Amino acid sequence: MTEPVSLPTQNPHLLEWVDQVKRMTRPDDLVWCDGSEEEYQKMARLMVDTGTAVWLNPEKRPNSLLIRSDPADVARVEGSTYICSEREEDAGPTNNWRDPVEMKAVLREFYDGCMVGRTLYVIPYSMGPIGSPIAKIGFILTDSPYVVANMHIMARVGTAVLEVLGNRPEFVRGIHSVGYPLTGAKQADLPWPCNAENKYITHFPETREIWSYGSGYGGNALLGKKCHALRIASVQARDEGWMAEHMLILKLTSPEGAVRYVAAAFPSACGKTNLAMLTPTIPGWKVETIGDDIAWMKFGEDGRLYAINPEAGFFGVAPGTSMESNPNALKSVDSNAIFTNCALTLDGDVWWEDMGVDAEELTDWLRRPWTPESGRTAAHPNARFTARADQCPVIAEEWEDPAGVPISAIIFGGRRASAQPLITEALSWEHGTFLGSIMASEKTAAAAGTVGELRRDPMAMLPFCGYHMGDYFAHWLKIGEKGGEALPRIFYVNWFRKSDDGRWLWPGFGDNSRVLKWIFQRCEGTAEALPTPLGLTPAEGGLDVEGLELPDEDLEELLSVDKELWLREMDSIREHLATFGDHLPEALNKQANALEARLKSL
Ligand code: SAT
Ligand code: MN
Repeated sequence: MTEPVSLPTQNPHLLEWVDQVKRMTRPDDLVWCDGSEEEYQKMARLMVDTGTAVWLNPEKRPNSLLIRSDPADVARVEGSTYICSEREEDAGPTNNWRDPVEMKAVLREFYDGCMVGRTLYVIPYSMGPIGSPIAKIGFILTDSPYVVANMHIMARVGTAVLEVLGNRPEFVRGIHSVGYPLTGAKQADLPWPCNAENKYITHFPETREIWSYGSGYGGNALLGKKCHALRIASVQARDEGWMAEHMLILKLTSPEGAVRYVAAAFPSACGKTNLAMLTPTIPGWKVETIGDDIAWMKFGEDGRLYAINPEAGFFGVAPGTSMESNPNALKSVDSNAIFTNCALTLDGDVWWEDMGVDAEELTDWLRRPWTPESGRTAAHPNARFTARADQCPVIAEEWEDPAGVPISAIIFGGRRASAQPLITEALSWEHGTFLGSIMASEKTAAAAGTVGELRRDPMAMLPFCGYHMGDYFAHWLKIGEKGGEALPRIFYVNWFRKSDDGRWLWPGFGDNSRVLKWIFQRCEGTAEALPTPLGLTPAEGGLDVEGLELPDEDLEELLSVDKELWLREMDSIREHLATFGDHLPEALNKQANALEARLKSL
């Protein structure tokens, strides 16, 4: 007989649910996570003992781990991600839908005994500062120590959350299993257990549940992030009149000391972390970070939209992160960090492509010897770092303010080699909603699939909207009606435009501060703008390019709108809008007509 363990909560709703999941998954042990440092170290030791993780050289990177996943489990799996709303229509054309009862029946078979030989960890977490009126509480019931360790960094985790919850039933219920029970021939664990053939990332929006199976990676497994803070929260936001968006939040300070807060939506792996932590190249300007991935925005008493970052850490793309592209991200991972699918140097540090450091001999992410002659990348293109937000040297002092920060501008953007100008400003909230709804970006390695293919990714929410995207556009328009004059201005940027001969036209990175400056000045009413069919663009001399070696022709091309190309694009825009059927707000069709008319009169 084991000693009865004293429970850290008496919440009957929680206890009953945990008991149900335990009976279904049949773990050998059950642990209530307290969020302590001791617990973190225990997870680290466990992962090192099972070969999941190695400690990095403490002289190079104290208290930091490298983890290499199974090659069959390296990114989000959008094809296996489901929105199981009661009505198919509510999931809309951009989500995979399964009937909730049927989906649960399928998953119950997989979950049946799936934690045999493992420990079930109950992770209480808060998205947003614990106890803040805007924070939301959730639980992940997982068999993955990797998830426990990462959640410690990415969210506020532990006993304090249970205290705030008390006996209330309002919490998001997340179940997660790697789908590899230690039974039969599988007695010995693998360094990265997963179930490559059977992955399910499923959401039940009405009951605020998340059932995830088979993957241990990133957004598939750290359920507080995309599953809760975007897919489930977007539904809550629709129901309650706020916004849950795939946006970074930054604080911009002018040389005069004036402050504006900006939110920006870009698809995964398109530079949100870099923009959020940018080091301006223009004198006197300062960027500080509030968040790098998710913004929850609510109306304040003054009628403005206030944003909070519901997360507590960064789960950023490692390749491409260098002292040049993002020194602040690099400094954030100096210590106490988790690296996933990076390469390992001979002296026990991490390495990745475009880190700005040469490498001769490495162990690649697949644990094979690697040299520059190997003809393959040493880090996986979706290799990640996990770091606490408060380790970022430019974290803004108000980043945890429960009241949030008032947003002056919203930026949309993506990766696009052609067509999209460097910067345009929307003519109105409705026009901005239209621009967001037709956002197009080349696919990246953040999700399994073809890299580089152009796809429409409205508001960067295509993989993250928990309901019908046509209704989501309508929600944006409703926010617009409510917010009126106090709303943020909307902009559209593209750092990735190329010349006909394939050169990048814009230097990007720190020089993106020049575009932020123009946005700031538009908010202050101190910058001139010129109309184009797509929206407003900087007037001549309006964009600060001082000190940049940017030929006039390049600047002109960066800001230009190619009439013929956009007229051809109208077909694809209309086809895209038509996919939302009768859920598409008529205002967006009107915006498409107006765009076409402006193009024709150019
Ligand atoms: O794996 S995550 O979903 O957290 C990363 C991303 O796609 O942005
Ligand atoms: Mn993201």
